[in-house]
Amino acid sequence: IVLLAFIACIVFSCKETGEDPEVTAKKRPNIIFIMSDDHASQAISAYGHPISQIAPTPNIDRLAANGALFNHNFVTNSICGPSRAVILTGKHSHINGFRQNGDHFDGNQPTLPKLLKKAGYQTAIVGKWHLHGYPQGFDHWKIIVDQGNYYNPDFIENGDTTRIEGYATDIITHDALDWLQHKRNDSTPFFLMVHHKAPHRNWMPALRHTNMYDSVQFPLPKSYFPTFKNQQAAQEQLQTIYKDMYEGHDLKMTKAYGSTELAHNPWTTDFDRMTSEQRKQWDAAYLPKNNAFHKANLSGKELAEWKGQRYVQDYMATIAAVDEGVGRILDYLEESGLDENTLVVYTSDQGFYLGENGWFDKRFMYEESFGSPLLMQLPGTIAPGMKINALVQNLDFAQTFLDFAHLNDLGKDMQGQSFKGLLDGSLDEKDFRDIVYYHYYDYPAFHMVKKHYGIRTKRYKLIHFYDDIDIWEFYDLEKDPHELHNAYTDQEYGSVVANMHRKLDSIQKVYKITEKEYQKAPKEKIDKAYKQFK
Ligand code: SGN
Ligand code: CA
Repeated sequence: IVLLAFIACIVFSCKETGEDPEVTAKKRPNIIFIMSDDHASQAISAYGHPISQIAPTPNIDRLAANGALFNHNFVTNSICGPSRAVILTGKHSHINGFRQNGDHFDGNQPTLPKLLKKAGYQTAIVGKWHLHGYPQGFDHWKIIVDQGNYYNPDFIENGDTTRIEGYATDIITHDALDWLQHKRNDSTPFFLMVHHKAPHRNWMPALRHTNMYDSVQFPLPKSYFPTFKNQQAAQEQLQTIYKDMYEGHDLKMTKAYGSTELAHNPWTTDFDRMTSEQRKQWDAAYLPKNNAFHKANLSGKELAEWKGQRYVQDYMATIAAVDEGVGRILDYLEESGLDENTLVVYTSDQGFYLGENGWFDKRFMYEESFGSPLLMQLPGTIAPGMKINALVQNLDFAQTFLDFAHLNDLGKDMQGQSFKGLLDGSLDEKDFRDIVYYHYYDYPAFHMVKKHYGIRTKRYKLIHFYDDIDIWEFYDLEKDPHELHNAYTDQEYGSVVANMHRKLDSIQKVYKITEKEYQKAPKEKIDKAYKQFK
């Protein structure tokens, strides 16, 4: 009997690990995946950027102290819905079918939560979804409607939509803790996705944070007033802080001295849905600073710089509640002892511009928005204070988590690569991949960033902007980390560029990119969009 049981074990369930399935199941870690929306690495103090040193994130930094910080984590497509679809499927946009915001996610395809659930995990998601349709593969889900609102947001749960009074970030943190403490059953491991709306546009801080950075001067990047030589796509975007932000809606500027009436505010709903008490406190917080602005009577460059300050002040103040929320979740894990067997992940759906090139928003394959923060802790497996420089992507998350759960076989048709080995010390960085691929499709659309694709190695980057332009860009990131000089035609890089082209061609074959991905938008549609979004 013992022999038969042993053989059965080998043949059926312990093929891969050779372990007793019950022991394996017990050792499977819980996974808490916290993802904010548009959170730049420049705004997390563990990453060391000067902005974040003025406005630190002490709780997110705890993950870096307890575990690993990734210096080179990239998305495959720097925009919300597509990034989420890649994380769920472990497949590039052209394979999972969600190329741009507004597409419909085919929820019937295999996804990470479905696979984990089938293998015995309890699965839950709270917060932003933004993939249209309802989540599948979750035992519990409660999502905000579309982009959601900062104040008194609408949530959908079991098909019913309810407006919940309060501040979005606090509500999402509360719901995550409520599920952890009261709703899940503690006999199986769990996978919880906590998806914040913050710090997405229009950067409305919690009432307790509205004056937090009023007296602080944030450093604006050297490229705040760019020249964009040989960078046509950068010239033609519509995401410049001092040209494209709405003065009322985005910058909370008012019409005149003494008035609380907002300047240009095309979508009134964000402010209209505040209760009168919330609005009263908000106006009291912003009135003195807006009055000071009117008094200063700024114009030109000074006005542009003032707008950059106001933007970063609100953006960082919005992050304060996210950081507090992370702190509350980490505190609970520590108090309950769950921390010992829980992989905690913090990331964003992409990076973001905090004034680099004069910009806000994302979309480009340049470092600030192509890169995304990534921090992870799991005591006993991930050594404290690790810094990882390998090129990892959101494409790898699903396979990495399956690997942590001893379920590698389930991710076989995915397109990423587990990087668990980098975290537990069993894999050397030099043995991990040396190229990452990117492809952005959302054009014509808000902010008018052209379609493009490209590759990045540790040192170089090659990008092709296409559709109504046909422009190649090449950067030597060692010499030009801010990507100010397009060196595509520089003679000294001739052979490097040729080599990058070969690598690009071959990786596109590996990922199964076909001609279909280069379809052009009709010219009238592009012209109309330029008028609409200007
Ligand atoms: C909204 C924003 C844009 C942003 C997109 C996509 N405008 O349209 O600035 O690029 O979302 O963001 S807003 O004033 O309506 O917020 S994403 O995170 O969903 O991809
Ligand atoms: Ca986003």
